[in-house]
Amino acid sequence: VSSTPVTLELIGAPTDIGASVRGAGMGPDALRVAGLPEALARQGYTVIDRGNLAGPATPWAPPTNGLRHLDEVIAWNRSVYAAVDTALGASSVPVMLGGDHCLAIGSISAVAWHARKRGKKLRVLWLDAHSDVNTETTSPSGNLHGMPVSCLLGHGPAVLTGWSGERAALQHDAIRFIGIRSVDGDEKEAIRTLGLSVFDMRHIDEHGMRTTMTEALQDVDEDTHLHVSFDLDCLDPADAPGVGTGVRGGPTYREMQLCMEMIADTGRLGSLDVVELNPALDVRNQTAEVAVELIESLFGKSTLVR
Ligand code: Z70
Ligand code: MN
Ligand code: MN
Ligand code: MN
Repeated sequence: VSSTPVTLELIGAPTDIGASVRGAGMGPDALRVAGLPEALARQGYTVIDRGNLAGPATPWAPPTNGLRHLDEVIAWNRSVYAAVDTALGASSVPVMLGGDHCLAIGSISAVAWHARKRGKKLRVLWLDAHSDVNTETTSPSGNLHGMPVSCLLGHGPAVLTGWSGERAALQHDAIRFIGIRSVDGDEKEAIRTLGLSVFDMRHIDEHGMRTTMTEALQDVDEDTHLHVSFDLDCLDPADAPGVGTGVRGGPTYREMQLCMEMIADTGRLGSLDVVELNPALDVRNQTAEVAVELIESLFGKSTLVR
């Protein structure tokens, strides 16, 4: 066990390539304006801000064969994969700042490759209002930010699967969904047939966030690499209006704080995506500020000395 301080690498991916609402490309800089690098540095981490990746502009073209902007989505995800791979190769904790949620394909594929190489079990927590498990045949929109889970499970378009070195970056039992409340008809079918573990809003309402997170974190141990994929539309839009597709009835600020604190308590967080922040729809950058506060908790900020 090394006592070297943990290094966090912030990787900006300023694009809305997988979405249908413009503005998520401004997410990385809004998080910087809200003070993310300084907040993490104050907690004692070494923070390296790698700046923003470059990639193709969003053409705003209609879908072809059920997929919108496929070539550009591939290009952005290649860049994200490379940056996350480099960070993990340097034993840093990559923090990918989106950008829309399609970028989790590149991010989590790199994480899966490294987890396997290190002999770690991978556990992904998917914090989202949506289940993002559409494919090109089921998607109502053709937007790839509604399909990253399928790609990671090996069921998406072939050009977006297999990046981790195995057909599926994730096995169906490696992922837990938290806060889900918007699931398309065919996604419900996929959740059932794939056997995915979904803690939807009804579950959180009935059992509370504490029990929910205890369940979602079950079997996370010293051999686990924990990845959090945090879609900011998971939060209730009352607390986080700056997202492209807000859905009423999400976890409150306080519930999300507990969620983050319980993840922090495992001590196993190895990588993070922060996606779908849309500053064009935000109110005085409040969603970015809320995100920074939640990310501070995720990295161990507590009101008490422990
Ligand atoms: C819908 C689709 C989605 C985020 C919207 C919406 C997906 N299920 N994801 N906003 N973050 O088009 O596939
Ligand atoms: Mn999402
Ligand atoms: Mn979402
Ligand atoms: Mn099973």
